[in-house]
Amino acid sequence: MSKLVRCLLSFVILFGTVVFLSKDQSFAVASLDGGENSNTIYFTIPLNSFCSKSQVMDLSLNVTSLTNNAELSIHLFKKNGEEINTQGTSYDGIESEIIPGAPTTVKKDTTVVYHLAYGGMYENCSERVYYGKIVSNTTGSSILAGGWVDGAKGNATILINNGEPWTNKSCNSSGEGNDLVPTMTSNFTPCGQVSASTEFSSLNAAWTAFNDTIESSGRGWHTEKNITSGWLEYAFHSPQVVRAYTLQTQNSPNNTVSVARAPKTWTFEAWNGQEWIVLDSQNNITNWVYSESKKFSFTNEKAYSKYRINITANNGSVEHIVIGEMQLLPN
Ligand SMILES: [Ca+2]
Repeated sequence: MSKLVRCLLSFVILFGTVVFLSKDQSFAVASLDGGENSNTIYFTIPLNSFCSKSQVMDLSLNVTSLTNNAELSIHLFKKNGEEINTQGTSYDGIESEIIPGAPTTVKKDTTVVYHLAYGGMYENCSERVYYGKIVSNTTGSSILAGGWVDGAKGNATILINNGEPWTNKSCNSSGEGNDLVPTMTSNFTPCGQVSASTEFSSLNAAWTAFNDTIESSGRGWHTEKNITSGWLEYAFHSPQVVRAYTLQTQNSPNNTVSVARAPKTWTFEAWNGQEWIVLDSQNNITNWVYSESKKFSFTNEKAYSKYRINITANNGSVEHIVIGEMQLLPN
């Protein structure tokens, strides 16, 4: 290859990459700005401006779920917005599992693939894939997606959310009564995120304090064994004004154990983006009764996205702190 040809080729590839990467980025960012809580993310397909009718293109998309099993669908569109439902093609042992427009389950820490060849002598440029969107139906799912196109004129990256994981933060679920926390079924589902300083076992995960269920003995959030201080936190999908919270002990037939493991001294705090702000302090709360819900109210007019109870002492157990149920309330 002559120096001149190499130089020209480099210019074409560089020019194409710069133009289309920036176009992809602006498109992805615009869709996020359009709604932080959206369950949809858009992407464009690069290189189509160089379409010649004889040119065959390969398109490949990878979608990985990072946090949990994600129910999602991928939609592909022509330049005029018409949806493309062409089933993908498998090759070299890589299966094309995704059917455009149809629901797909992406299991935690796995990847699904879509691969399609299009264009060529019998297909006009207007029939090609110009843009797409991924619609996630699982709130809290964190999805990492990307891809590439490859053809006679070169290849280019399909950039989705700037190559960063994208989390579906939409939330249509609610908790019991006026509880601002939905009925949780894991630390991430259906909305927001529960976390704790320590967890004793999977049966005692942090979310079991937000599942609207007083479970049998030994369930509910437990700190790690022989840890008798710690915090339990809920991060909302969007900021909320909390002015009260309730706490319940675990459901133990042995009330003495339930009371001993219940919190005695704590602060209830909100995260302002830089530090934890104390909204309420309680000292020496010893009068716990099995299955009773205690309510604590305070003054607050600010919407915060994260709240936690930060416990420094329980009622005498050397084993755990336990909270069977916790609610965050608007009043
Ligand atoms: Ca519970």
